[in-house]
Amino acid sequence: MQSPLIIAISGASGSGKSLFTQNLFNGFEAQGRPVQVLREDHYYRAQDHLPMEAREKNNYDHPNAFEHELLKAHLKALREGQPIDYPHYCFKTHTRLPETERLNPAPVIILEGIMLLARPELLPLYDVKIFVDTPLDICLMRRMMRDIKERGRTIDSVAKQYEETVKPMYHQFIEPSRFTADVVVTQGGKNQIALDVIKSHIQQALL
Ligand code: UZR
Ligand code: MG
Repeated sequence: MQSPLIIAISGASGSGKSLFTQNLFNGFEAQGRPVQVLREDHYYRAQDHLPMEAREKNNYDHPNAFEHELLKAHLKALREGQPIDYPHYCFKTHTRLPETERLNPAPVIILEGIMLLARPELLPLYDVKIFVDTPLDICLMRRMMRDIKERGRTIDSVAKQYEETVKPMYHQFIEPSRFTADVVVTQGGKNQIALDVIKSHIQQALL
């Protein structure tokens, strides 16, 4: 098998990167093209050794919160056509579940996450680097709704996290990583022209 094309999609939490990823995935699926999605979120470090209180206080918006060494090893394996067993991270307990998930290699692999472009050593592993650039106030609103609905948080805890880590870490790590991207996408996950441009690039690259 030809080495897969790895597409990294990054941007702030709540920027629309998951939706952009989903829409890109749907576009490839519609063409019958084998494509897989892998999320950086699953590489948050295991924290079984810490009490819940300490887990809640951890800074999840710092690159060191992720086990990027493992992600790097997995990307190399996928490039060589091998399947990977990635960790299954739980946002409610802030640690990994015991069972892993299998991901088989495919010609197109879409990788999605907040710190993907903030680690210089990961950059050579990507074929296409995309940054979804959305104003932070819009990210915050979306994130507030999602974290309450899906991640079991309260308004107060989301606001506190935003002020203490999400916002400062965005400016320190995520915003500067935008300049490493090949394509910067404005207007979020439904930007159809950006989706079409990226899809046609990938089609060309796979010929
Ligand atoms: P996305 N996060 C948690 O809140 N708890 C965890 O155990 C792990 C991560 C949050 C993290 C980050 N931050 O902003 C967000 N905080 O998940 C990234 N605070 O996830 O890209 O899906 O928004
Ligand atoms: Mg997301």
